[in-house]
Amino acid sequence: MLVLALDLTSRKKALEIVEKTKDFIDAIKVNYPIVLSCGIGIVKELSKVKPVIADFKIADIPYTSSLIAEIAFKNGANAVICHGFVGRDVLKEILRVAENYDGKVYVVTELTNDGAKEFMKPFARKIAEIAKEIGCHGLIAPATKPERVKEVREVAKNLEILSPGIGVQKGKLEEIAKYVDGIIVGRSIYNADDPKKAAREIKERFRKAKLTS
Ligand code: O7E
Repeated sequence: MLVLALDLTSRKKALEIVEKTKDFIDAIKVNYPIVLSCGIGIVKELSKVKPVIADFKIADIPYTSSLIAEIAFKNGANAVICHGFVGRDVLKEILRVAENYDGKVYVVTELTNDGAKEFMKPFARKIAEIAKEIGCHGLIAPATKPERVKEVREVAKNLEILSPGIGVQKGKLEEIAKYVDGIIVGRSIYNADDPKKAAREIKERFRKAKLTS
C-alpha cells in the first residue's frame, strides 16, 4: 500500500498531484496544512478519487476527540489517525465513532523525528499493546528507525502498520518493507519533477522489497 501524504496548501496543486499519481497510490493522507488551507470539503473531494486517511493526530479528551473523528468521517474520510499517548479512553471513544461509519482508526506509536526519543520512544511498545488490545485497526511507526518498526511489528502481530519517513526524512523503504503493510510518502512524490514517475517507482520498489523480504 502506498499512501500519498498530500501536505499541500493549494487545492489546485493538490488535485493535480492526485490526478497524476492516482494509478499508483492506494490512499491519500490529509493533514492540517491542506485542510486548514482548503477547508474540510477537500476530504470529500479527494475521497471520490481514493480512500482518505484524515491525519488529524487526534490527541484530546475523549469528547473533543470524538467530535474531531465525527467531522472527519462525516466528510468522507475512510480512516483517522490519533495519538496513542492520550490513553485508552480516548482511543475507545474514537473507535466508537469510527464504527458508525465503518471507518478505521490508526494510532501513532512514535514519530519519525529525532526528538521523539525524548518522550515517545519509551512508551511506543505500550501504545502498540493498548491499540491492539482495544481493537484499533492499525499503527503508524517511523521508517527512520527500522529497529523501532521491528519492535512495533512484534507487538502488533497481524495489525496493519503504515510507515512514514521515507525519502526526504531519510528512511529507507527496503529496510522496513518486511515489517509494514504500507508506506506514507509526501515530498518525494509531490515535489518530484515527475510525480507520476516518482509514485510509480516508489510503489514498484516497495512491491519488490516486500517480495524479497
Ligand atoms: O516526509 P514526507 O514529505 O514524505 O511526509 C511524511 C508525512 O508523514 C507527513 O504528512 C507527516 O506529517 C507524516 N508523518 C511523519 O512524517 N512522521 C511521523 O512520525 C508520523 C507522520 C504521520 O503521518 O503521522 C500520522 C500518521
